[in-house]
Amino acid sequence: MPLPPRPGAGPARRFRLPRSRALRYVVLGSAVGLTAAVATGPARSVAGPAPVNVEQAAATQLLQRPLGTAFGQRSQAEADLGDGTTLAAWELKDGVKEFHLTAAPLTWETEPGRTKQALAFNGRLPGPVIRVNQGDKVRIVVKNDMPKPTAVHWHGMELPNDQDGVPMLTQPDIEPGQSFTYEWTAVSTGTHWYHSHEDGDQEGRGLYGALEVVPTLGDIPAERDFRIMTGDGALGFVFNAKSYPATTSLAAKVGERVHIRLIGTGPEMFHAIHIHGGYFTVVAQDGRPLAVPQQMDTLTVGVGQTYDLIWVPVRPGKWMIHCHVFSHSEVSMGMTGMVTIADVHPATVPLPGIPGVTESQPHN
Ligand SMILES: [Cu+2]
Repeated sequence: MPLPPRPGAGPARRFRLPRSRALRYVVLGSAVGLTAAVATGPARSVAGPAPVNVEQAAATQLLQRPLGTAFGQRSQAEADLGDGTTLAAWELKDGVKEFHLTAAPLTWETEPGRTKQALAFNGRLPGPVIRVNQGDKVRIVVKNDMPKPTAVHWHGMELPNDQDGVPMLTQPDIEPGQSFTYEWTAVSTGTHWYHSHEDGDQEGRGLYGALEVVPTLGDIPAERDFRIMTGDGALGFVFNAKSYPATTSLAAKVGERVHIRLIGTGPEMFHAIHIHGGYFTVVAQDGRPLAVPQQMDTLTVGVGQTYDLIWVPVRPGKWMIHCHVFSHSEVSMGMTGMVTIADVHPATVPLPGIPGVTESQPHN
């Protein structure tokens, strides 16, 4: 005899995948597909940055759609990714996705009232997120509008030696006022990054950005797609080149799969990144999927490393994400530096309860 439907039971997931992608992520899904539990009380009011618009999921929708010539796309405009970073613009030329990066000095406010002499690609810190599909031919024209020479390394890419971006080894310096054109095919999939390889100071002042290669079978499925790039150079202790409270809060809802791309840009230190409110699952390191995803609550990211985390928040509220080395995230006055907030709102749809854990199922 069939069981009657449970009151309040409804679809916990709106996300649908083609069968092939769904099969590919069975292991991943079982590792992180937690049944959501929810809090019964209102979120505690705490001081912090301005609230973000949780409905603003357009950035992730943009990233979850195919970005490629096979789908007729000829260009990409810059877009806000909702985490303090910007998707890079590109234009298709002769079958190659062409990007432009101009490096120049910039006075940058890391937090209200504190400015630093930064270096920026296209007037942004971090540099724009270069995101392409596996197999894409990529061209990046780098112009140096700084008073010192530079070169850009494509960290994690498998590419021809003369495109590797190491000055005085694989190419001459890009002198002030000059340009250099890099060209390679996107082979290495996953989360990577690019950065000045001239010296650690250029990188520490902001000359870096995320470099994401979407696998042919699709990206790690998630309702939210965020980046946290740690920095500890001339800008101080920063997430995405900002110190708390100027860091961008990450908006999500209970039960959503929140993908966080953690990138250690250094240039000097390791950071123990901790998310309050529950475990996350590490699904990839340096762009390579882990054979066995691993649950953690604190992950140490070294200089140059990348990790892909999936976190499913189970209770609404303002959840702290920070470096657990307290001199990087706290002063006597309170939180500073490497801190951001996961601003988690109630679920959109009713979610099944967990016996002994939750009874009510708030949603909006
Ligand atoms: Cu730290």
